[in-house]
Amino acid sequence: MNSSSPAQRTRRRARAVLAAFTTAGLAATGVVALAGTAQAADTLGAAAAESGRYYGAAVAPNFLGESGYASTLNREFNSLVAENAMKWDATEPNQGQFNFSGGDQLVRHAQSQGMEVRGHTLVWHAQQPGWVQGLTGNNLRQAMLNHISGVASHYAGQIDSWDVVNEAFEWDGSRRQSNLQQQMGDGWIEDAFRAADAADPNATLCYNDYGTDGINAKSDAIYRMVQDFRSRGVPIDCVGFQSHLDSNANLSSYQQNLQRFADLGVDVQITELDVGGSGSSQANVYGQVTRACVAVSRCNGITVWGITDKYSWRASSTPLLFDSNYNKKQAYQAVLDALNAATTTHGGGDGDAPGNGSAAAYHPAAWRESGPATEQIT
Ligand code: G2I
Repeated sequence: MNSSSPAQRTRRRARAVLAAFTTAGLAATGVVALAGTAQAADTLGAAAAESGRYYGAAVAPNFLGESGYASTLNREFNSLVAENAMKWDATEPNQGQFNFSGGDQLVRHAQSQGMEVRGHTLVWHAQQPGWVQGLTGNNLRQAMLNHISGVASHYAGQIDSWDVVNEAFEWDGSRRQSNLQQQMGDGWIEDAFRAADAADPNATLCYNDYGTDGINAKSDAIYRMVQDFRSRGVPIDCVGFQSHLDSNANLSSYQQNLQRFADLGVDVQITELDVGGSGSSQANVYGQVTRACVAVSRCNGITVWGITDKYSWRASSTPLLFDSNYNKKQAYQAVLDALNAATTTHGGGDGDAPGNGSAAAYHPAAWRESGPATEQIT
């Protein structure tokens, strides 16, 4: 068992993020800046990196061969997550037989581009392989622990944040009555976090859910769980807010909700953002979410749930930042502007911020300290 406290784990991670951004990351994200001056970045990843954050997309390995898909991913994003390739049905189709081909392909791609990687998801009631669905009691517990151990140890050192447990609560704040809950009882979530911590002590370990876009019964229940885990030393580092939204979303308590979780000492991440709609109403919601994240210092980054409307899981709602031809939509500009306007630097709430509060925090020392004012880093 790892001896680090959750806070120590997060601090180690923050330094690793800093190192990544000061090497390949800046070049890969296309940041353009003049030495000694702050200047608006012209891609999502570069704009997010200016305040120490990532901007990611959910990706499927089978689309990487499509030039528009790959070039948009590589140009705009400095983080990716597997939309499906790291789920239980993909990674352990038969008990004890792991298949990492799709996930490995995505990790290699991310590394070649200097991107961070989010892992999604170790345990979920959906997309379980058939053999899991028939397991009961301790057999299911052992299978879950073995799965977490097998997947998280395979990717140890390569995943920045893991969605350890996904969607375990109902709207009313009760536990979802999945096979996981019914067969293992309330303790299965903390067991999952402890297993993930043992397998990958340096990853940021997240609980991830939807419908938590404000202060409501569901987010209240998750808040109480995180509070309890933190008080008992259960290794949770982060809460993911999926944020599958529509243009008429009421986000009046969105930022306040992120902040109350951050105040518990965990990072918060927007993990599956998409907004059904079009034009200015869609752009407005994207802008609000982005401004809320960058206003919360522990909001490390945002992931959109896909690159192009063409391959979205809700394609008919055209919820993403690029249309079917990879053209930037109005929402794209709203996000870019909000990222560029960020005034708080992500650094965790424990005083061990990777940056110094300025936009230059993630710039390589050599870049900060030398070079004529006209030097461009591309
Ligand atoms: O449902 C939207 C997301 C909600 N939060 C958790 C996410 O993991 C979830 O993602 C979606 C993927 O975007 C879909 O692509 O999860 C779905 C599964 O519940 C994914 O759909 C599945 C289809 O159901 C399968 O038929 C298909 O084989 O995608 C698979 C791979 O294309």
